[in-house]
Amino acid sequence: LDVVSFRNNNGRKRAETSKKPTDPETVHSDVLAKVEFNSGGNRGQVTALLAYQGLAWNLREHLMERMIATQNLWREKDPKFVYYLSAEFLMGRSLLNTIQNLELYEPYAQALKMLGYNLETLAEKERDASLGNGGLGRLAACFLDAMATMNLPGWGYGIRYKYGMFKQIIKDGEQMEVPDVWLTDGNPWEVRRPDVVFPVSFGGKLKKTVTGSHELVEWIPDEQVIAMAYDVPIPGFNTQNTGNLRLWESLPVNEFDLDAFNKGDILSAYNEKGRAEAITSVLYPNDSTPEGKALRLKQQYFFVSASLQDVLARFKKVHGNQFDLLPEKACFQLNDTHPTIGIAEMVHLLVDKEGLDWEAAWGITTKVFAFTNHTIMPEALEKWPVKVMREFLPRHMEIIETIDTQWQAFLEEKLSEMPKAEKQAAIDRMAIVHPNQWNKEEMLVNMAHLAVVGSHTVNGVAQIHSDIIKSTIFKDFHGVFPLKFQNKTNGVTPRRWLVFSNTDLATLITEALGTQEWMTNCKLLEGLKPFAEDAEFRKKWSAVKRKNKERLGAKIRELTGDDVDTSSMFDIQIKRIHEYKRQFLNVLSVIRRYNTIKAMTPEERKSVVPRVCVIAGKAASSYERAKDIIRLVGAVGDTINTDPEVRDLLRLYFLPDYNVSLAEVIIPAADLSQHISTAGTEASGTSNMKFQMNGSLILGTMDGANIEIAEEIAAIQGPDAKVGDGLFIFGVDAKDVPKLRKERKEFKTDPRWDEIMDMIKKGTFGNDKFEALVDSVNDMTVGNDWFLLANDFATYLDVQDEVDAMWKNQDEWVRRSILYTASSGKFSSDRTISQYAEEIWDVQPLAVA
Ligand code: GLG
Repeated sequence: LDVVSFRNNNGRKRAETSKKPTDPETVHSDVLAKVEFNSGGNRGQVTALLAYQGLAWNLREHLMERMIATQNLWREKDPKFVYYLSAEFLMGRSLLNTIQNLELYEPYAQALKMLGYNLETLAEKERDASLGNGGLGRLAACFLDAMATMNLPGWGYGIRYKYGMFKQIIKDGEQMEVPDVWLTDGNPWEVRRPDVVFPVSFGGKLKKTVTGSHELVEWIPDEQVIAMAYDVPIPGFNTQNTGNLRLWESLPVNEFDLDAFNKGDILSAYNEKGRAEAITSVLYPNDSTPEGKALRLKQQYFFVSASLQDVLARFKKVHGNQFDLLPEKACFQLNDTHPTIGIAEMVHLLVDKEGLDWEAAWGITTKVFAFTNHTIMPEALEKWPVKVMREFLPRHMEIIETIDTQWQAFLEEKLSEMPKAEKQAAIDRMAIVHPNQWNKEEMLVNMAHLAVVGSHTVNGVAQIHSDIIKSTIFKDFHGVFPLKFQNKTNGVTPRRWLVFSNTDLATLITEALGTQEWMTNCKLLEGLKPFAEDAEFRKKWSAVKRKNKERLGAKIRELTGDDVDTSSMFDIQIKRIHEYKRQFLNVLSVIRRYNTIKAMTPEERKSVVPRVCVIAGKAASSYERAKDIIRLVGAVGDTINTDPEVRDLLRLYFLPDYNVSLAEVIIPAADLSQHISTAGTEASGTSNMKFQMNGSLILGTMDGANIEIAEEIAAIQGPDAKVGDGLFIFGVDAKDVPKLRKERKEFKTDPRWDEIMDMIKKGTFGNDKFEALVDSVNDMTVGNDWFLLANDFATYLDVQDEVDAMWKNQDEWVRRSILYTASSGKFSSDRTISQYAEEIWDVQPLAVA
C-alpha cells in the first residue's frame, strides 16, 4: 500500500450514490467550465486562484448533492436532531479536507496536473476560516466532522463573521493585530440563502395587557435587523451523509436612506446598514469598552434568536403547534455561556409568539437545552450588567428575572432543612441575578447560572475538569442537582489531524494494521502495539517523522529565514498565549539551557542534545502580560539563535500567526510537545490529543486531558505500568494548588530561578527589561505568581533532563512514540460525540443508503 492507494480507498467499498462523474478528464473539463462560466476566466490562462475556485465550485456541487440527499432523508424520517449552538467554529481550510472526505484525491490531483498545478500547493492558496479563538472553536469544528461521519442528525449554528480571528504580525518583537479579511476572494464553501431570513430585534419597550389572571406581554423593539443564512456543507468521511453548518449574517432592514442622501447627508444614508452589519463583523470584539460589551451581547442574541426561530419554523411545518413534542425532536447544545441567552429566547418565543403558558414553556425549555462548560477562568464566565441587558433585550431581562424568582422559590423549598442564614447564603450564591462583587450597586446576570438552571445536563470537558466544576464554580448547584452533571472528555477528528495532515504516517499505520478501519474506529490503533517492538517498523516510523520535520523546517525557513537541523529534537508549544498555560515557564527553561551550554567546554558540549524549540500562539489584544511573553520569546530567541557558541545546539523560534493550517504542519513534526499549565487550570486541552495521535511525546503537568492521556498510555504498556510512565510529568498536584498559592510569599525560590530573573531584569535579552512580566511571578507586592511558576520550576528542569536522557536512547523514544499513537483511540471526537449522542442528546444515526 502507498499513499495513493489509501486515498484511492483500496479494498473498501465506497459509498456511491453520487451522479457526478469523477474521472480525471471529466473533472478537468468541469473545472475549466467553472473557470469560464463562474468567473469569466480564460481557459488558456487559468491562474492559481481561478484553478482553486474552479475546483472548489466543482466540489461544492458534490457536497450539495450529498447534503440535499441527507436533508431529504432526515426530513422524511423526522428523527431527533441536535443543534450545536456555538459562537465559534474554527474550521481551517476546506479544499483538501473535502477532497479526502469524499475520497476523490486521485482524480482531482490528476485533473489539476492537467491544468499545470499541484494540488497541495494550490490548497495553500485557501484562507483559513478562522471563526474561533482556540480550543473551544476548534472543538466545535471537530464535532461537526464526527457528527457527519457518524451519520448523526445535527447541525451547527453560528455567526458568519466578516473578519475572523485577527492575523498576528510580529513587528519589532511585538504582536500586532491585523484584521482577517478572509472573504475578499469569495468563499466557495458556503451557499448564501436569501430564502432563509429571520428578523432579530433589539431595544424598545414592553406593552402589557392584563385579561383576567393572564398577562400578555408585547415587546415593541426600536431596532431590527435581518439574519440571513449561509450554509456550509460538512462532509462526513466514508459516508454519503453531509451535515450543515448554518452561519448567520446580519443585514439592515433598509439598505439605504434615500431621503437622507437626497438631503445631502451622504454618510447617514448608510447608518442603518453600518449598524446592522457591525453585529456580524468581528469575532469577539474587544469587550473592554461598554460599546464593545453591548455588541458582543447583541452578537450572541442575534445568532441564537435566528437559530431558534429557524428550528421552530421547521418544527411547526411538521408538527404544527404540538410544542410538547419538541423535546423528542430537538436538543440544543450550548457551547459555553455564549449562546445561553437562548434559554430566555426559547421562553420568549413559546410564550409571547406561540401563546403557551409559562409552565408549559419553561418545562419544554429545560428539556431541550444542555450546557458545556469549557473553563473555570473567570473571564470566560460571562456576566452581563442588568442595565445593558434591559436596554437591549427588555423582554428577556424580565423573563430572566421571572426564572430567577421561581428558581429562588424552588431553592427555599429544596433547602428548607438548612438553618436560615446558611440557606439564604446558598440561595444568594446560586442567584441568576446578583450584585457585582466589586461594585455592589451594579446588578449582573450570571449567564453560567442561567445555563445550569435552564439545562437538563451540564458537562465539563475532561474528567478532572468535570470534577473540579462540581466542587468549585458549580458546587452549590451540584448539591441541588447531583444528576445533572456529567463528563464528556474532549476528542479531535483523526481525519484532519492524522489521516490528512500526516498522510505518510496514516499510510504506514494502514500498512501495519492491514485495514483502514482505524480511521473511523480509532480503538483499532491499539493493533500497533506489537509493532513498537519491531526494529524495522521503528525505522519506518522515524523516517516519516523526519520527513514531517523537513516540511516544518521549510516552514520555519519561510517564516524566519533560518535553516534548522532536522536531526535536532523538535520541542513544541502551540496554543493561545496565557499566563495559566505558562509559556513563560518554557522560556525560563530555555534560558537555563542556554546558560548551561554557555558554561560548558567545547568537549562537554558534545554531549548536549540539540533542540529546536518552537512556540506559537496569539495573545488577546488587550492582554498585556501575554504580549510581554511573546516579546520575551522573540528576544531570547534572537540572542540564542545568533550566538555562534550555542546556535548549533539550541534554537528558539516564535512562529507568527498560529492557526489551524500552521498546526497541521507543526503537529506531525513534533518530537516533544509541551502542555504545562498549572494543575487545575486547563480544562482539557485538545492539542495534547493531536500530538499524542501523531506520536509526539508529551511533557506536561497532571492537568486537563493530560491525565487521561497518561492513563491510556499506561494501560497500553500493561498492568505493571503506572499512570505517568512513558510521559514526562512534573509539577504540583491540583489539590495542593490553593494551599501553595497562599504560601507562595514564603516559598523559597530556586537559585537558578533567581539567576534567570536577574538576567532578564538586567536587560540581557533585547533592549527590554520585561519588568512587569518578571514582577508578575516574583514581586509579591505586584503579582503573586498565581500560576505557581516558581513552585514548578525545579521539577520542570529535572524532567527536561529526563527528556534529554531519553532522546539519547532513540530506540526507546521511537517505541514510546508508537505506543502514544497506539493508545490515542480514546481521543477521537467520534468517541466523544457518540457519548454526547447517547448520554445527553438521545439522537441516533441515520445514514443515507
Ligand atoms: C477551552 C479550554 C480548553 C479546552 C477547550 C475545548 O481552555 O482547555 O480544551 O476549551 O473544550 N476556553 C477554551 O478554549
